[in-house]
Amino acid sequence: MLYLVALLLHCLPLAMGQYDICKSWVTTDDGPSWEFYACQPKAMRMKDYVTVRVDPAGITCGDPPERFCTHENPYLCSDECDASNPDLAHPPKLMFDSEDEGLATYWQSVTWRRYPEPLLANITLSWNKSIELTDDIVITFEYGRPTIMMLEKSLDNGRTWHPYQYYADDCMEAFSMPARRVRDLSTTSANRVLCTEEYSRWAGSKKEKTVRFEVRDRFAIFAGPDLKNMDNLYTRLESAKGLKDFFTVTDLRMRLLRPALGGTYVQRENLYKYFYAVSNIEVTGRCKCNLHANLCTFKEGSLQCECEHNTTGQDCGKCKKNFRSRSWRAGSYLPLPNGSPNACAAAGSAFGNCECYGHSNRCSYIDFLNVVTCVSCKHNTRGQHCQHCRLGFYRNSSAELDDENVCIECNCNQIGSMHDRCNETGYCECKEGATGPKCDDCLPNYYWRQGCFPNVCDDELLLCQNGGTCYQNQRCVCPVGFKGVLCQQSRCEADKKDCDGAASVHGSLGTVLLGALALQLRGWVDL
Ligand SMILES: *[C@@H]1O[C@H](CO)[C@@H](O)[C@H](O)[C@H]1NC(C)=O
Ligand SMILES: *[C@@H]1O[C@H](CO)[C@@H](O)[C@H](O)[C@H]1NC(C)=O
Ligand SMILES: *[C@@H]1O[C@H](CO)[C@@H](O)[C@H](O)[C@H]1NC(C)=O
Ligand SMILES: *[C@@H]1O[C@H](CO)[C@@H](O)[C@H](O)[C@H]1NC(C)=O
Ligand SMILES: *[C@@H]1O[C@H](CO)[C@@H](O)[C@H](O)[C@H]1NC(C)=O
Ligand SMILES: [Ca+2]
Repeated sequence: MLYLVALLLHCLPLAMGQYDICKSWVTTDDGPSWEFYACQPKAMRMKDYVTVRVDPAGITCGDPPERFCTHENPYLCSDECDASNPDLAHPPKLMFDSEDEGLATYWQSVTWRRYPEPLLANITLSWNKSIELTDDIVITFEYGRPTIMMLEKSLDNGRTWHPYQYYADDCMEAFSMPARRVRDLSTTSANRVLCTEEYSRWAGSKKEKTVRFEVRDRFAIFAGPDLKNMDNLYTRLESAKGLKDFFTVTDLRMRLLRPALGGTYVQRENLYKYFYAVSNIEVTGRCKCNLHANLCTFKEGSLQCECEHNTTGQDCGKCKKNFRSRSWRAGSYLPLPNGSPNACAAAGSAFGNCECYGHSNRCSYIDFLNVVTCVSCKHNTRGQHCQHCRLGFYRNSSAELDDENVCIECNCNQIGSMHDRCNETGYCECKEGATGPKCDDCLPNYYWRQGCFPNVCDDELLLCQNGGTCYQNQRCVCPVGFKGVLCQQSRCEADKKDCDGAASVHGSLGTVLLGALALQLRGWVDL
């Protein structure tokens, strides 16, 4: 009986579709045990979990209330938008509600009354979670699709943005790009960002309402029409660099750049028929869990993977505490059909007792010492268990031993320090006169010039004499008639000619410049 259940469970992955379960209880010759597989959550309607932002402020219609017309009936402007009246308001949330039969609810912008100034609007969708798209993004426009728009995406919660697709009725004119179709892309260009004219031409506002980002057509390049050969797609996602990331987003942004015109030019006398109205944005995808979870739940306002394989984090992007004997790895779709779980392993489970704190994937047995030791410690660590920092690095006191940031570079000043090693708190060993944690400063009474040197002069004890001035603690600039390190020696003693009548001038003016001037003056007087 137990065996039957186990057999049934074992067959589940095939019965349920690919990568749906993370583990099953199987019976082998050695008795029953868990078997682990790569797994991913089901695709969901992502609009149910999104936060939306519409820019700029004041772009939503109805405040103050205004009339608008439609392209079908441009002179019958009976429609009204009024933000204070729930029946006539068109707030952003109406892009994400579920539509009742026949009656579309939609967000609407102000009209283009400021023409020829462009009518620009950004609609930004944020999930605070990485999402893998599994189907087309479909944006539905009531009253006509924009003649120019752009889709952008972010992979880092909105810190950086990248173009995803350009849309225009004339790609060359709007973006200086040739028009292309996703259907014409090949296996080597499946992740190309292109400009399409398919969704921007006027076809009557009621006929063609949708603008798509074609995920299925791109998948079909590998999986064939109807996506029958998903194995081939999964193999490609695993092996083609950047392909998986292409379909991954944390945020999307629609930049609406020019509304539907309903003809070839803008009619200045009736600007009330130009505006944007979006009734629905459909985004289908699954939580990115790095193939370590088959469930994704909405908790405290954010999506969160229910991590298996002893991983943790919002995307199962790291190993659980005490399961860090190897570095974390994402699960893999390969080998088909169940993939590799690449699970995190408990400390002490690999090679008897060799813990490497996640800095190495390999251990090796050293015969003559009879010890097992970690090989090729990463993250600037070293030692049998990768438990020390390499020379020139010191221990980050706020990081655990299994943290990637555990070792910090000493960064000793090359000139000021004896060598490039430092003590446990990051202090370098300084040469004479140098100071500071990195030895890039000088002690008092020293000056920096390719290293620290004792002051020649200063304002306290080593004063320049006879009106000399101290130049950057390095030397005294002496008035004419004096010399010596501190200008303490009169030139008269050495050269009698310099003395006559000069001493009084030098004494009172005292700078080199004036001294030189005085010399010239004296020559003139002598004549
Ligand atoms: C829309 O977003 C882009 C950046 O993606 C920004 O440069 C632009 O100013 C925004 N436009 C509006 C109207 O907020
Ligand atoms: C985003 O998700 C993280 C992790 O679940 C959470 O800690 C954070 O508060 C969320 N941020 C926002 C703005 O919701
Ligand atoms: C994760 O840890 C638990 C508890 O130690 C263990 O029973 C389980 O087999 C581990 N799972 C994997 C995939 O290694
Ligand atoms: C020390 O480790 C913490 C925790 O990982 C990290 O946030 C911090 O950046 C590290 N400090 C340095 C200087 O690398
Ligand atoms: C490292 O050196 C600095 C400066 O000499 C000293 O203050 C500090 O106590 C030293 N830290 C350790 C752990 O020895
Ligand atoms: Ca709606």
